[in-house]
Amino acid sequence: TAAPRIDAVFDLDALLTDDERDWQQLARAFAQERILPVIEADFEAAHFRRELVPELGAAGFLGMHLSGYGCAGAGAVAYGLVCLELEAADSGWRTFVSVQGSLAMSAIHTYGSEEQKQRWLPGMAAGDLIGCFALTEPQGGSDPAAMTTVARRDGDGWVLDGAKRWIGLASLADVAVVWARVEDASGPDGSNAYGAGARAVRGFLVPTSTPGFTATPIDGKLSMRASVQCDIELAGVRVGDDALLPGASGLSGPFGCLNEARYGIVWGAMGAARSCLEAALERSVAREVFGRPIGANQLTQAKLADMFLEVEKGVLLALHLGRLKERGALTAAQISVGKLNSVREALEIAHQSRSILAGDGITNAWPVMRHAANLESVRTYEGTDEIHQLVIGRELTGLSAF
Ligand code: TGC
Repeated sequence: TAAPRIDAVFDLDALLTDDERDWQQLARAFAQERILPVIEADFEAAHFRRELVPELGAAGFLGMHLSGYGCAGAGAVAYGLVCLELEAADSGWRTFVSVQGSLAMSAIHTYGSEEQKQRWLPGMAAGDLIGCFALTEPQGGSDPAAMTTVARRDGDGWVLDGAKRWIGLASLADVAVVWARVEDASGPDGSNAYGAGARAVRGFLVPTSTPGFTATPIDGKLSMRASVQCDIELAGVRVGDDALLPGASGLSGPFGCLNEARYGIVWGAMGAARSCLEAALERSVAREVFGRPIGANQLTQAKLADMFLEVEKGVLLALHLGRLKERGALTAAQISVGKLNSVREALEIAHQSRSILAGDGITNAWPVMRHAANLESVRTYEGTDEIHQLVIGRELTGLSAF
């Protein structure tokens, strides 16, 4: 692999602590030894390799930025580096770590009761239990405020009805964090006990074995094929009061979790980009056309230089956001800058790499088309390019265009 050469040119390693470098090396070894040997076959067969999940847990990657409950308590930069190395292998595996750790576990860790944390987090950190995060609905993902899934008060519990779509790992999950609008927010004594205002969005921890919960994998995907995304149907799903996440009321609850996942993408997409650049570099020195390596051509070097610039700039941006996050100073608009830039540039790098690989670039002898296809999903989920442009636009102008 050409990775050491890329790393050495800019020496970003010098900006990391020993602990961060150790996490990165651990994730790089995991990706190279456990994911890369099987990923092309899994992608082609649309197979999610469930047995790797406990291995990810044993490595400490699941909920690794959280503290206690079996979680590693690592820093934001260390977590980002792990996302980068996993996504250098495949976006599907970084997505798994994001859904499990940044979305499902973060929701429980941030908004859950002590009992909920004790019940779910240790098993999820170990990879014995899988969680999913059910926010997006079939009519579209960009406007969660239009959510129609409802939770109706029923005796001493709740009944959930509605539908969710594009929910990662739902058919394999043990627990779903379901976001729903409460129909009647008043408590037993008539007080407004269950929400900050009637029809507040609340989160519920729904064991997926609960009657009325159905998750169906979405077929026909040409992206994220080594991962699973599902439709969920909620038909009279009855849960107890202990399923309600007490610490979240309103959309700031799920958005807080999206911030965590979007942050991981800022780093992760640069892993996919690096992998594409490595492929292009390897090909550039090995492939001869017109009697010399294509990498000796000025046009090829210009492409390689531009790809390299964007990888290094993207990682530097991710590192800046990571250091802000460690200080507790990272804002949602700053995360939008990172998510938009990383995924947009990673896609452009994948396309440039494919052109250097020429015809062979469309085959699975190289990882580039797989990365490009995966990045189309990454571009859309956790806020589309357009949503992030509008978040940034609002930050700059003070005017909301939503
Ligand atoms: P608005 O409706 O006015 O605000 C609602 C409340 O949310 C707060 N808020 C945030 N809080 C924290 N972090 C953020 N990033 C936040 N964005 C908004 C806001 O302050 C308000 O709080 P409060 O206390 O006043 O009620 O919403 P807005 O106008 O601020 O935002 C509009 C917009 C478009 C930015 C937002 O709706 C948005 O981000 N839309 C995109 C949603 C999205 O990313 N959907 C994709 C989800 S990906 C997914 O579910 C798949 S998971 C992966 C998998 O399963 O594979």
